[in-house]
Amino acid sequence: MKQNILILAAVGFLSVPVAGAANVTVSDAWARATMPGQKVSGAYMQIQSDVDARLLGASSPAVPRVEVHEMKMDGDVMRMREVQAIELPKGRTVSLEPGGFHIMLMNLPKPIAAGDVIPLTLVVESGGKRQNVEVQAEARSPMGGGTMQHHHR
Ligand SMILES: [Cu+2]
Repeated sequence: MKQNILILAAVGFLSVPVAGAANVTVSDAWARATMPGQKVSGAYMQIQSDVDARLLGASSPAVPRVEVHEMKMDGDVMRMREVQAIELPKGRTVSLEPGGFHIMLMNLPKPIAAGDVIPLTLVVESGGKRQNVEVQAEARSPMGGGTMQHHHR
């Protein structure tokens, strides 16, 4: 008699095993709480894949428009642009963080309050295969003021 017991445990991270696909681990996912009237925010996380992979995009049922962005210094001006993909080299933890890569949350229908949970679906490609990675990003109020804030205006 053969018995397969599959135990799925979520201990502060999400792992999505799919046959032939990358094992992608996302940790410390959070989104920035917004002020009333603010239509954009960012989501940040640590992503690690067990094979070379790429983050191609993201979506959320709670956010009308979601883009993958990068912030970079251009001379002495901080600029932000949409990127086609973020490389996830095998075994390396890639940080999406304020001032660097981030998930841009746009056209927000209502403010994001600290403690809100924003569900995100990441699209990850590896070896020609695409998979969805579900992430729950908990909203936090930014610490120490808005020095890393950016605006789409
Ligand atoms: Cu952005």
